[in-house]
Amino acid sequence: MHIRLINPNTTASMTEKIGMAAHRVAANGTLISAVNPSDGPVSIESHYDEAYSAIGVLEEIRKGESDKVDAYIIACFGDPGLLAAREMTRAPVIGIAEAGFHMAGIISTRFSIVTTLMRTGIIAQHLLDQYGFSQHCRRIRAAEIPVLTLEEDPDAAFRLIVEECLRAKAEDNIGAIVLGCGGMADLTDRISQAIGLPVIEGVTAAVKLAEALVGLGIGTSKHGDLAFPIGKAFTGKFSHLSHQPMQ
Ligand code: 5HY
Repeated sequence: MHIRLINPNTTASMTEKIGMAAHRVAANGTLISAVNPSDGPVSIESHYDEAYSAIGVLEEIRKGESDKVDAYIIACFGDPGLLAAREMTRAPVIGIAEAGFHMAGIISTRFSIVTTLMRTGIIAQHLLDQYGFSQHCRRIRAAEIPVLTLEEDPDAAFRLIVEECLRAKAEDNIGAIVLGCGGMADLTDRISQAIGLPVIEGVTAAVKLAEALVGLGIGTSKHGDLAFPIGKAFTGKFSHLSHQPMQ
């Protein structure tokens, strides 16, 4: 099977790192192709960044449909453009936040999230509410590092993330940690060993969920709100997006 891994920010080194983490857990016979949009924010740390990154996600879905990929992963913890992406394809589309929540909910009754900046914590809270996991998450925490610190100073990022995870373990009465950034995908095992708790990371969780769905022959439902978009004209710089009903 072919899984298209989309990093919605435009930092190629993070895309490569996320792709390598996905390759490490992929089953034999699973091809992972990691991509990022050419246009958009270099990191996603606000509602504003999220909104613009969703356009790039949808463009990558469009390319993936031409490449006939079997599943998509949106590798940003805000799951930007997830439902719109699902409208565009019959393939499964998995956001790393949703994947992380589901996986953590199976191995623990309560988990905490450790993300980059507390400013984006509300985005994770909205997703917990939307996906039905608000009762499972004890607290949303942040290492208070800009996303690109994960690229520019990974040792400092690791230390700050571990410190926050240890506070969560001591204070939150939890069974697991969910890492709140696609850029942390390469740190999972090291963090888990450092804190003595299971650590769920959304990219790797999403790879295994995608393999399961494709293996079961289950894709995005096209009945109801995730049916293909209604055909219509688009104007201005989006005029190239005008389309007949998709199928
Ligand atoms: C992510 N931002 O996974 C999110 C993390 C965050 O550029 N990739 C980003 O802090 O919301």
